[in-house]
Amino acid sequence: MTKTSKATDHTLRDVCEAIGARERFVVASHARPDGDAVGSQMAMAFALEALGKQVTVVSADPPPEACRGLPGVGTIVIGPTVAGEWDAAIVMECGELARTGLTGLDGTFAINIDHHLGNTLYGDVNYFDESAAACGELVSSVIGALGVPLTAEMATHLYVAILTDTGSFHHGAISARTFEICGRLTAAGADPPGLARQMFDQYSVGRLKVLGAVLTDMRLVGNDGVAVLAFDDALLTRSGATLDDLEGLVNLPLASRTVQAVVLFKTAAGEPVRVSLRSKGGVDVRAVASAFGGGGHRNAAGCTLESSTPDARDAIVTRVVAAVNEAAAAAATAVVASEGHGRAGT
Ligand SMILES: [Mn+2]
Repeated sequence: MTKTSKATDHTLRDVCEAIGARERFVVASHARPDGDAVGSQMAMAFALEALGKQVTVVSADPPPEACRGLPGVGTIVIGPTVAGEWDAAIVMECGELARTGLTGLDGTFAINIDHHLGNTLYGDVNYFDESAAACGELVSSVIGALGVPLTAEMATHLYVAILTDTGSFHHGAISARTFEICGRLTAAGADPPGLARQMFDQYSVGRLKVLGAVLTDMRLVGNDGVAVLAFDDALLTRSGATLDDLEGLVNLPLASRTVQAVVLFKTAAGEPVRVSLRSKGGVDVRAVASAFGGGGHRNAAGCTLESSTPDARDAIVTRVVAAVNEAAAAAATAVVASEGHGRAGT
């Protein structure tokens, strides 16, 4: 049985009927695709081909590097405009059609398959379920309902979709259903250790070196609760790294038990200092960024410093330490309040 949310507009049966009644499909997902986008598209494409349908997979941007060796990915048509005659567009992972970054899909019969909160249900058929950990979970249900046997290619793509969207089963709406699906995918030929290596162990040597250098120079303040990182052009050059190699760097100190927030200063010649902020749980770094003219989310925010003096940098670090202390105080108050209500359920 497939779990569906209240927001689901149509059922799996509607999706299957819409697919069964049509022959020529264009399969799309969001611009700057991730593993869930590519995996959902390719698994759907293989299933449609198994049904004898005509399929074109399109994307505004190239697939992520790690996905390029996966089956069929080389056939994706990349570009901002799609041309052709279709009976239906299957659009996955997109809260609204504009997220595809594609022109040429307007007016095409649209089957919308997605798990992002806030989906506008723009499709002629909408299969939406925010309780899915990945769009790949929904595609797996569609393929099952279509009666198409899972091949190793489909299983590989669906496993990659779930593996990447959950950050290797670290976050997201992971449920018993997620593991039931992954069990079936593994039985059908997905290779969990091989795919984990292929998706996540993709560092260049330059990336290893620059991460090592930045972490070696990490400064810890506020009783080791706040990590302060910095890099500049010279460090990148010395490490043989590119800006892309610094992706995710700001999150690394959060893997430590004590660190509750991270401040990263990026300096490039002739540009203002950019500041990235990250935090855990109730530590609100958005409020800090806002105080310096920036913005973001509670746990991920950023701003720009007009002045690169040590004082200007210290002002931000001081605010972040205060945010960590405020969150700790709020958590302590909450514990005291709950203890005041008796000791039930400890
Ligand atoms: Mn997704």
